[in-house]
Amino acid sequence: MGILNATPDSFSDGGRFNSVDRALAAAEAMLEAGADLLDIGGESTRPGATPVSQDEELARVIPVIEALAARFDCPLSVDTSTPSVMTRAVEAGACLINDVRALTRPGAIEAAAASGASVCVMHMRGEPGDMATRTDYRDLVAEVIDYLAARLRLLREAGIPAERLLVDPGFGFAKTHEQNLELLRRLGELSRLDAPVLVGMSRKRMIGEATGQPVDRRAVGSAAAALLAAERGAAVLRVHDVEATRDALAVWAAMNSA
Ligand code: 7PJ
Repeated sequence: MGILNATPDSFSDGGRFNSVDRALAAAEAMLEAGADLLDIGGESTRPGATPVSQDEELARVIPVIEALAARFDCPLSVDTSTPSVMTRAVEAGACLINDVRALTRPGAIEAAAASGASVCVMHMRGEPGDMATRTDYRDLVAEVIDYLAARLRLLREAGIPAERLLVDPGFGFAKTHEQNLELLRRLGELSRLDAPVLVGMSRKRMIGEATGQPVDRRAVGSAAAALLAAERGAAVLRVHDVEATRDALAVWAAMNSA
C-alpha cells in the first residue's frame, strides 16, 4: 500500500489543480514501483498537527480520489476518520476505509457500513495530540488484541461482513519505542483475530530511533521493518518507499521458493 498525502505543502501555491497533478504523478511512480493499492489521506495525524475541517478534508481528498480512479485501475483506500469523507470517497472510487480512530467518531460506523467498502480498524488511545502520554499498558499485546477484537465484533454487528475487515496494531500511536518493538516482535499473535493485518511503520520515529537516521533517510530501515512484519504474517504494508519494500520482499520470496 503506497502512501499518498493529499495535504498541501507549505511551498506549494495551495491550488487544487496543482495538488491533484502532484498526487497523480506520485501515484504513477508508486504503481510503477509495484504498489498494489494506494492510501489517500488529507488529515495529518502526526502528534501536534493542526486539525483539519470537514470541508477542507473533502476538498483535499475527493478530487484526488476522483482523478486517480479515472486514471488507474488500482484499488484506492481513504485514510480518514470523518464520516462524510468516507461516504464521498467511496462514491468517488475508494474501496477501503482506513481509519486510525477505528470508526469511533459519531456516524462513522453507519457511514462505513452503508458505503459497502472494506474497513481497516487501528488501535490507538486518545487523540494524536495526547496519545504520547497514554502508554501505560499492563499487557500491551493483549490490550491491542482485545481492543481490535471488540471493534471487529461491533462492526460485524453493524452489518459489515467479516471478510471486509482488516486490523492494524497502530505502530507509533500511543506506544513508546520499546512498545513498538515489542508489537513488531510479537505481531504474529494478531493472527488470533482472523483478519488480515495491515501495518504502518514507514519512516516513523521507531525507525529513526533504531537507525539514527532523519526522516528522509529511513527507506532502508522502513523496508527492513516491513519485511519483519511480512514474515510475521502482515498482509498489507503501508509504505512511502515502494521500491525499497518490494526489493526487500523479493529477497524473502526468492529464499522461500528456492
Ligand atoms: C498509519 C495510518 C498506520 C494505518 C498513518 C504516518 C502517520 N493508517 N495512517 N496505520 N499511520 N492503518 O504515516 O506516519 O500506522 S499517518
